[in-house]
Amino acid sequence: MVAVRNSTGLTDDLEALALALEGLDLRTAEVRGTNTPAMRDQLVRNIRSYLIPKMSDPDVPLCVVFAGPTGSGKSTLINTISGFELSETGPIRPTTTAPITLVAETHEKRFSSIGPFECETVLGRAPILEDMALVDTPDIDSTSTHHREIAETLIDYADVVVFVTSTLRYADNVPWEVLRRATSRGATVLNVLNRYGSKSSGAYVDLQARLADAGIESDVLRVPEHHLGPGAQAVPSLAARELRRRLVEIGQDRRAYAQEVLDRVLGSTLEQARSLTAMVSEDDAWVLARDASVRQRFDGRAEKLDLTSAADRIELGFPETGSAWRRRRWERRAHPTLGHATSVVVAVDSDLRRLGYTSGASSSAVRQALRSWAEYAARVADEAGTLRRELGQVALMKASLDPEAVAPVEHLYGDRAPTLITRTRKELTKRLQLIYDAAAERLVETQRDGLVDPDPTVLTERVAAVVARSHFADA
Ligand SMILES: Nc1nc2c(ncn2[C@@H]2O[C@H](COP(=O)(O)OP(=O)(O)OP(=O)(O)O)[C@@H](O)[C@H]2O)c(=O)[nH]1
Ligand SMILES: [Mg+2]
Repeated sequence: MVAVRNSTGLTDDLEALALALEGLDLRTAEVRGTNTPAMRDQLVRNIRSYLIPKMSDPDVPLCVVFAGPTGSGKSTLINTISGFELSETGPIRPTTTAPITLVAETHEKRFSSIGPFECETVLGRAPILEDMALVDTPDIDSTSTHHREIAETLIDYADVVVFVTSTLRYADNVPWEVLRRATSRGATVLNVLNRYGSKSSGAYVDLQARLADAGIESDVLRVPEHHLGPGAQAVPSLAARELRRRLVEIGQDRRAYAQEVLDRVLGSTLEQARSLTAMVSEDDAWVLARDASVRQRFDGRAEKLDLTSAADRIELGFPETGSAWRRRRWERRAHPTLGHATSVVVAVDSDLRRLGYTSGASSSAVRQALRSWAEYAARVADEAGTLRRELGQVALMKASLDPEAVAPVEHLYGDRAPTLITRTRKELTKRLQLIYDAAAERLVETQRDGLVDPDPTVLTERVAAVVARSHFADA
């Protein structure tokens, strides 16, 4: 655990970390369904709402937040502890709908709002209020999700969370989620099993076991059930004696205690920031791997294209059999025709569609590639030096498209035919592959849909700066 002392440098570094967190592009999380945005929001809240204000104002009283399921008796208990009728209690669920803070007059301004929420403040003069403000929250589990949001946000501001539950509600899911959030943040959590009666020992043992299983180190304070007359807003103060004693004890050493909680919250914030960094790195790797798999699918595809049907459209009129005389006559008189372009367009187009590129090949791009390839074949024919350049060019093109059509090239170039055909075919592959590559890039772009690499570098640097500074502050 890090140990923190008040330090302007540290609050600046924390502010920079919060900015880095806010600047993270986490849209990948939506695609992958990870919870990085929620983690980020909580981290920012811990930093902005808790760590920085606490470091900047070490005299602020402890913030004790009472949270728990609806009807568990939070308001009744807060009234009991304080001796005030702070908060209305009642049989209609939920009763408390907005945060209410009981605070000493001297500290009123500090608690008129907590985070984004305006608080109704009630001024009190009990000794306990010199050291702490008691905050009553709406429930965490009624039909109003807004209530849960308020309660969770207030928990993020708490130094102490008094988690009030009852023998009937202690095992519910939502309260456990909230409880985990409160403990993982580093605040002290006091668990209260309220309205404890003669038949409640099973629930008590079970709750303790569940807390141990969840790795939550916190004993359970039992507040016995009392008879309440009509309109009563509190149980007899004796009932909440143990809870009161704990709070007074915490309050007595307020500054040291506040420092301890601050250390824990900073430690857990840094730990969570590191987990978030790791998750962002995973997101980053995932995005890049997804891009790479598209590129891989398109890679080397042009080489595998079967273009024999395009070769059929090139008319050479080469005599399949016949005498040397017939062939020489062909060499002099043949008028080869090039009708292959459309077939190549169709072949590339349907192959691209097979690969998932739904807009297919652009005919003009394929035709342009074929024109430049034809020029290349003409240059090869020139270099090879036939009598009729056009005949050499077209024969090379046809043989490049169809490995069966090598005879005319062999007739024209003899032993050099295989090398010349390979060279020509390679040039066609190269040009068509460029069309595949461009399609792959467009598909990557569409798939990304504006998604950028979620780069964790800045976050890593900012976390390291806070770690370095907090160790420094400890020295
Ligand atoms: N008989 C009896 N009733 C109690 C006791 N504690 C609370 N109650 C009643 O239980 C009901 C709920 O108590 P509240 O204090 O309003 O509960 P809450 O947790 O604040 O509820 P929300 O504001 O809805 O979240 C009220 O009618 C209380 O009078 C107790 O020890 N004995
Ligand atoms: Mg209430």
